[in-house]
Amino acid sequence: MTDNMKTIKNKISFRTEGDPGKWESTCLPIGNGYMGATFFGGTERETVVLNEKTFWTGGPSPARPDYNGGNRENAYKSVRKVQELLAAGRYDEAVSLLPELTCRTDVGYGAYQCLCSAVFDFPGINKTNITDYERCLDLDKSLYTCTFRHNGVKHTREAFASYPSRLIAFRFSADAPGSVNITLSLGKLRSGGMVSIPGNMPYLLAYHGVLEDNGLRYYAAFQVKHDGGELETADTSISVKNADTVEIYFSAATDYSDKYPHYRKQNTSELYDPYEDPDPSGAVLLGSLARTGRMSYDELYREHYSDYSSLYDRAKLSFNGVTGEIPDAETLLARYREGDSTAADILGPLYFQYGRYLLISSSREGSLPANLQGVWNESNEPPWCCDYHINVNLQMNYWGAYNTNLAETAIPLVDYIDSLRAPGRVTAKEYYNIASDAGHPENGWIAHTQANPFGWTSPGWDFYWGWSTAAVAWLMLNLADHFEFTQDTDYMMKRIYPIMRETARFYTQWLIWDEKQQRLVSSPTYSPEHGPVTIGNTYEQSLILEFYESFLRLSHNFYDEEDGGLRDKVEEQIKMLKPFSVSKAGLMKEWYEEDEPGFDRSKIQKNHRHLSHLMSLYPGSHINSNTPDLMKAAIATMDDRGDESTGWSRAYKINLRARTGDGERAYKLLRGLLTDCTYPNLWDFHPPFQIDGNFGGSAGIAEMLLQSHEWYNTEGEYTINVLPAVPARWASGRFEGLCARGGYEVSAEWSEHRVTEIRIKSLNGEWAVVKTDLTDVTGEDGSKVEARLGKGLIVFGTEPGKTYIIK
Ligand code: FUC
Repeated sequence: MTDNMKTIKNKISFRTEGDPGKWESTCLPIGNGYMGATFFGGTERETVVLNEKTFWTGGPSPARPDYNGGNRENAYKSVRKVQELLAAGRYDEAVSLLPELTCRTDVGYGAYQCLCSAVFDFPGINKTNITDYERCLDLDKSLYTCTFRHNGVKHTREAFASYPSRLIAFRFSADAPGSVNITLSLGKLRSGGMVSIPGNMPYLLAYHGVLEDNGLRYYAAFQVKHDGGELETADTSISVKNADTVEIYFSAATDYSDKYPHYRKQNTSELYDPYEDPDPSGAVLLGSLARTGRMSYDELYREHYSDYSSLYDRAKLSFNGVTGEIPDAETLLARYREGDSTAADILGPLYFQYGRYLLISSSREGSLPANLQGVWNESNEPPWCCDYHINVNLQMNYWGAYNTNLAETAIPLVDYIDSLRAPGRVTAKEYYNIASDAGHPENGWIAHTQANPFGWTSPGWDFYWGWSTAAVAWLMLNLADHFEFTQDTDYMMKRIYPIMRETARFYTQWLIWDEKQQRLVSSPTYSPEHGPVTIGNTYEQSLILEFYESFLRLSHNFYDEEDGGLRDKVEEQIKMLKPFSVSKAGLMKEWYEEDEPGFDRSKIQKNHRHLSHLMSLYPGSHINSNTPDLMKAAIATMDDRGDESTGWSRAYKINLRARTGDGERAYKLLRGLLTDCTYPNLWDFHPPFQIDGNFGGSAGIAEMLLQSHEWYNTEGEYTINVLPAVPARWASGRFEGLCARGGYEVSAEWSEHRVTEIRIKSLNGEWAVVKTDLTDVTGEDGSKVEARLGKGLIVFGTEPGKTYIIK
C-alpha cells in the first residue's frame, strides 16, 4: 500500500502578503521545538517574529527572593475546614473560605515573551511591479517559501527550522545574478537588550541581554553569508548588496534550565561554543551556528528533512482518491465553507497533517512542551500567559502524539511533568498535608489548573478556575497512553512509572470517606470552569478512576514489593469512587448533588465549553460500548450541551463523538471547527489563537478512523477498531501508520464504506484483536496466518516487527 499511496501535496499557501498587524491569522509558522519563526511574506519588507521557548518572565529572581511557585503556607488547614463545612452541608460558610484555597500571590507567575523580530528590508523591490506571488508552507517538506517575479526576475526566499542543528536558516536568491539586496535589522527589542556586531566578525549580528523581571540571560545571533555582492555593516544592521544568494542563520538560547528551585543553567558558558566564541565581552556565537562553517545550506536542509520526515512520513491519509495540488488557503477555505466536496476531501487530510506538522515543530526532546501557542508568540502579554493549562489544554496538545505516530514529540511533556514533581511536593504538603521527607522522598506531588516553566504548581489566584486537584490524574492518562501505544518498557520503567507511582501515592492519601454519599471522595472539587464547588464531582472522581485503572493495569509489570502496598490500596479505593450517576433528566451528572433540593444552579451555563463529566468517554475509556446506559447518558449530555463552542472545545467534541461511534456528528463538529474556529492560516482560535484546537482536531480525525481503547478481555488485549466513526462523506479512502494501543501500527483501505484491506504491524508480538468482517490473515509474504473468528472479531498471534494483512 505504501508505494502507490496517493495523497495530496500538503501545503498552506497564499497569493497575497500576510499582514504583520494580523499575526495570528495571516502568518505562516516554522519551528524546531526550541525556537519558532513566523512569516508574512512581505516583498519589500519581511518581518519575522522569532521565539525561543524558554524566554519567560516570572519565576525565581533576585528581585523576588520569596518566589515559591505561589504556595501558601499551611493552606491545608483551610482545605480541611472547607471539607468539613461541605460535609456538614454548610455551603455558604465553605464558600467564604475558598479565597484561602488559592495561591499566596500571583507575583512571579510570568508570561512567555516574544524574543524579537528579524526585519529584512529589500531595497529596490517595489510592490507594484510584482507578479506570480506565492507564499507557502510546505508541510511535506517542512519548508517555508515565498516566490515572486519583480521586473521579470524571479525571487525565491526560503526558510526552515532544523532540530538537529538547532537553528533557523533563511535563503534569499534570484534567477538573475546580483539581484539580491537585503538589510537585516532587529525589531521588538527589550529594553536593555543589546544589538551589536562583534568587531572581528562583521557578518554576525548579535542580540543579548538580561530580562529585568527575573535576570534570565538571553542570547541570539544571526550569521550572514553571501555569494557575490558586498557585505556592509552599520551599528545595528547588516546589509548585502547585489548578491546572487544570501543565507542567514539564526540561533538563540537562554540560561534557563528546568531544574527546581533555581531554574538556571549552572554554567552559562554552556551557551557558548568553546571554539568559536568570538568576543568574551558579551557577543555570542552559538555552537549551532558554528555548524554552518562545516555544512552547506543544502546539507543542513537535508539533515533537517531527514529528521523531520522520519516522524512526519509515518502517517498518511487520503479520502475519495483526491490527488494533486491544493489551491491557496483562502480559496480552499472559501470552497469548503460553500460545501464543495473536493475541498472537503483536501482539507480533512491537510488539517490532520497540519496538526502533526505543528507538533513536530513545537515539541522535541530537550525543549519545553508545546504551550498554548506551541512555540509561537508575538506578544509580551500573550493570552493566558501562553502557559501550560492542565485542565484540558496541555493534555489535548498531545492527544495526536500517540494515535498519529509521533510519540517522541511527547517526551518534552514527560520531562515537564517530571520537573513539576519537586515543586509539586511542596504544594502537596502545604495544601493537602501530604509531605515527603528523607524517609519518604517521593510521597506525592500535585499541580493545579495552570503551570509555568518555574514550578508553579499551586492553585490559581481565584478558586473558581484555579483549583483542580484532578488535573494531575488527567496528565497521567497521557503518560499511560505513551506506554500503551509505544510499549517501550524501558522508557516506562525509567521515566513514566516513577511519576505514576508518586501520583498514586498522592491520591491514595488524599481521598476521604463521605458519610452522606457513602463513597470515597475528593473534596472540595470544582468542575473546570463551571458550576458550584461540591464534593466528589464527576470530573475528579472519574479522572482518579481512570488513572487508578491505568495504574493497576500498568503497574502489574512494574510494581515491586517496596511500593508499600500501594497497589492494594489503589485496588481497595477504586471500588469506592463511584464517579458516575445519571440525573433525573437522563444526563450524566456533572455534580453528584445536582438533583438535590437547594443545589446552587446559578453558576451553571447550559452550553459551557468544558465537558468535564465526560472524561471517561474520552480521553478515558470507562464509558464504552460495554456500558450502554452510561453511553446513552453521555450522548444525551452532548446533545444538551450543543455543538457550538470555542475551538478546543469543538476539537474535544470530535473525539467524544468519535467514541460514541457517531461519524456524522463528529464530521459535523469537524466542519464547525474548520468553518467557525479556523483562521486563513489554518490556526485554530478560541478566540484568540490557541493551538490546542489544531492538535485536538488532528487527533480527532485519527480517532474517527481508528480506536483501540476497549479491552478485548481482562488479560489486557485491546480491540483494534478500524473506521469506528466514519461519515458518509469519507466513502472511500486510505490511511497509513496510525497507532493502536498494545503496540500496533495500522493502515487501512476502504471503498464504498467497506474496509477492503487492513495492515497491522506488531511492535511487541502480542495477540492482535481486530474488529472486522474480513476473514483472511496473511503475512507479508502471502503465507496464511491462523486466526480465530467470531463476534465480528478476528484474533491472531503476532511476532514483533512483522506486518499482517487482513483481507
Ligand atoms: C482553559 C479554558 C479556557 C482557555 C484556557 C487557556 O481554562 O477553559 O477556555 O482555553 O484554558
